[in-house]
Amino acid sequence: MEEWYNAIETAETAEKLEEIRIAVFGKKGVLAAEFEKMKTAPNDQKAGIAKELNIHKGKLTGLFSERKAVLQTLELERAMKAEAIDVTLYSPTSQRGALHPVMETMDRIVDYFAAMNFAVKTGPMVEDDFHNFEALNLPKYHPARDMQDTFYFKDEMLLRTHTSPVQIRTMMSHKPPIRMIAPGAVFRRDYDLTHTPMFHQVEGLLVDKEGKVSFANLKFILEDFLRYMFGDVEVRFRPSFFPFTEPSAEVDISCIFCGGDGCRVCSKTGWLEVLGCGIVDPNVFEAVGYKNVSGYAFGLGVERFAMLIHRIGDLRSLFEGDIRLLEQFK
Ligand code: 2U9
Repeated sequence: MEEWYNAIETAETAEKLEEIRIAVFGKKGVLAAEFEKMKTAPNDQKAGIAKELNIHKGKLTGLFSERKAVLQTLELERAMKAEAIDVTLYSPTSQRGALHPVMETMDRIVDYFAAMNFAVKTGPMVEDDFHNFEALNLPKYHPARDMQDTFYFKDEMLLRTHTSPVQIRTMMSHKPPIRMIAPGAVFRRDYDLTHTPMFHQVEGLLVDKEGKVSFANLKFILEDFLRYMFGDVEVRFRPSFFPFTEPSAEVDISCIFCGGDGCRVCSKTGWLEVLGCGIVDPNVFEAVGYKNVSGYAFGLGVERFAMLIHRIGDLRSLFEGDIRLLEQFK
């Protein structure tokens, strides 16, 4: 029996231990054989032999389950080591992504106006002449249509040149008051250092009862917005013209690069133009069937904001899809 004690304690593998189990505890194993022998022993010795055999059986069973547990633990440890995945290992396919700087800037702009209770609305990029031009006080053959070189399809359909048709659609399907922004891609036939044929705008529109909306309201929110975007800057409003607003203004901030002293970016003026805005022209309200209302509107180019915030010199680099540009914005 002693040899089996030793065999169990030194079994190296689960397979070896199983062989031993069969040899010891099996039907044709040593224990069975010993019990068999007992049957032919003299009657007065049977009880003694049985007791001794049962003691052996108990000890062997205990040793066996102990060894089995040890081998199982060893096997588990081996398997865990063999199958372990080092999640800290460098992998060229598992690099972190980044938001495109234009989208990051757009999100920041939208966050401001959403917090100010402006609804965020979207609409189709393929538009018709009415929603993109006519309703915005830009009748056919109006010279102001030349300002925005348009991509045309047949049947008077076109790629929207601004997100303003979203405001037109919203007013035509909702009663006043309106408090909304329209972020999205727009399209113009233009391509140089500061223009690409597709770019992004965020436009805003607020409409309430006649006499309730003033230029002062517009001035306040745009100043607050620009300081949220650019920090502690001066803001100035210059008279301008847009077909859809009257009066209209362009908005400048003091140059964020030279602090207003004059540099290359601001062409030595100390100012950067960032926004257009105005009081909604009554012709626009007439086109959508609104009566006895007043409103303000504004519009901005998201790429221009992104270029100023990130000091990007050439707008086209935002659209070349070069991963080296994006890697700088992680
Ligand atoms: C409605 C009525 C009025 C939107 C406005 C501007 C002034 C403006 C430019 C900024 C830079 C376009 O991307 S850009 O080139 N936009 O200056 N946009 S007021 O006025 C509206 C819009 C909708 C119904």
